[in-house]
Amino acid sequence: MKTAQNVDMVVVGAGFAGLRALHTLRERGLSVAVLEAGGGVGGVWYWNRYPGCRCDVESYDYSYAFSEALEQEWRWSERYAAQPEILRYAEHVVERFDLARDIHLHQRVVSASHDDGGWTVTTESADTWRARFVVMAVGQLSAPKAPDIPGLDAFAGEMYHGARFPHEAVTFAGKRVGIIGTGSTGMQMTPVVAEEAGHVAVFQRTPNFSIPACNAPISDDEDAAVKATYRERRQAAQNSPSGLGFMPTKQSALDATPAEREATFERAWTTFGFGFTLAYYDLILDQAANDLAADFIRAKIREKVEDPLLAEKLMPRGFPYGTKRPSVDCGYFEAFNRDNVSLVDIREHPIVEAVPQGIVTADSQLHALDVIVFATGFDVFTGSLLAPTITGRDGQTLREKWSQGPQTYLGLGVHGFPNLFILAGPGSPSLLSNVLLSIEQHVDWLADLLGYMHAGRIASVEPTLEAEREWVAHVKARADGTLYPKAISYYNGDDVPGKPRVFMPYVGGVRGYRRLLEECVAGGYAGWAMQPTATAKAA
Ligand code: NA7
Repeated sequence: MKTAQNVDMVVVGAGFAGLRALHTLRERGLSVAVLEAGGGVGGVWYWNRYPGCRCDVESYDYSYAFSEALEQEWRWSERYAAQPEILRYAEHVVERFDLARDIHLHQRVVSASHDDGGWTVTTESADTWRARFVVMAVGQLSAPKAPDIPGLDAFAGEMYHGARFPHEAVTFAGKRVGIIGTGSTGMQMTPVVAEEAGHVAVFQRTPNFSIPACNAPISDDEDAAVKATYRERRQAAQNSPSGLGFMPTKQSALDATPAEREATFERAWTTFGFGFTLAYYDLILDQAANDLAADFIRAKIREKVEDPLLAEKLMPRGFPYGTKRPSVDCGYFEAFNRDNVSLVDIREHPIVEAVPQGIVTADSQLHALDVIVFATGFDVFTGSLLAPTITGRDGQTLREKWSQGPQTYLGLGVHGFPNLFILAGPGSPSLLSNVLLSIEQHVDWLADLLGYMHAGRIASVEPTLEAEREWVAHVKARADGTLYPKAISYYNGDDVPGKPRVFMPYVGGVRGYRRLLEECVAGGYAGWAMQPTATAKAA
């Protein structure tokens, strides 16, 4: 048995959340060890190296706000940065703030157990750390899923998962490529792979909504203009529901005239990206309002795709726009106008099996392939949190505790798991927001809590059961007031068979959520039970 290393805090994951936690909490005087499964930092941007991978939040917003010098000196090249640039940014942050000395790579955490003295965290290589605090900064999109297709072992060609793409260059030149899945990964990859491949077959189960990124290089003038008013931009983001900086109009889509609506949707289509959902305040609240947006988008697909029958097959129907994570694409629908791109509708003819030459569908068609790429998504929100065995105060595991869905208070803590915190996970705005902003919001809140604990000689903190129950009910009630529960989507836990059907992120928006965090602090950390240190008890 290796000797345990002692630190104040273990942070699991060296993605954007883990890096920010390390920087901030180390500055507050804690000794921190970041344990990262990968061979580098960057989290989702380290793993997701597929062609076309790009952020769908604008670069200036999907970046840290904690350092004005960093903000001013870093130069983004595009409106929506591609994965290599975002990874370079993460690596730059590590270097600039001297983070590497506390980051341990190739250390996949397999367990974390609580006892009276704190937490013991063990990794795959049997290294152990003892820590008072554990912070789960494991991301929401970190546990990839591959479809269970019979016969895959027999497939003679190459196979890749978008979230585990090789670090070495993969060449598609002249090859017949099958892309399975039409979420953001499949939609981003298709037009880029089509540029090089001999043929691309897109295997679509559910057509998805997508808004054009209208991506473009950033000129020096544009860069200077953003940097001149960066604080205001950050403030606007913090005060907006999504963390993207703009507010929905107070008008209902149903009250606008058709001409007004067309103009509003058109402006949102060309400038809002992911924020198209906020073109009117009620698009996610009212089915009739949502239908208007969905019709607008379907008409756009009809315009973009030359073959009308194909356009019909690519049109999402049967669920409200925005309730299943829409994509922000760069030429996805247009790619179907190419001679070398075809659609395989696997809702109509499901995949039966893989054979050495390719994939066979239920209409007995063999789709001959040299490469299969899985763009089949993740066990979202909970997959990465439940992968290690986390055992709390009374021997209960987090998996047991969450058997009916995630139970948290404010998304930050779990009753029965003292001094364990989750960053940007279920029960918080998370993937419904600009997640970078949500990460920073959480880390700053946590840093203040730890300062409060230090000043008050408090050894340990955890949510009360009552506060947790109320929060879980509140998260559900807020979601039930929207159209989100109507869709089969990963927001509802529909991504993995057997997963409890619970709407996981908090729909209250980053601004509303921040107010709740502030109220909690103003109430003396209301809802958190605090245990004094032994010396405080004795005094
Ligand atoms: P998503 O958005 O979860 O999309 C996964 C896609 O893969 C989606 O089209 C799924 O169809 C499809 N899928 C999943 N399992 C299967 C099987 N077994 N057979 C066929 N097709 C399947 O993941 P992404 O990686 O694209 O995007 C993740 C996030 O990254 C995205 O939301 C942004 O936040 C950025 P389905 O819709 O389930 O019918």
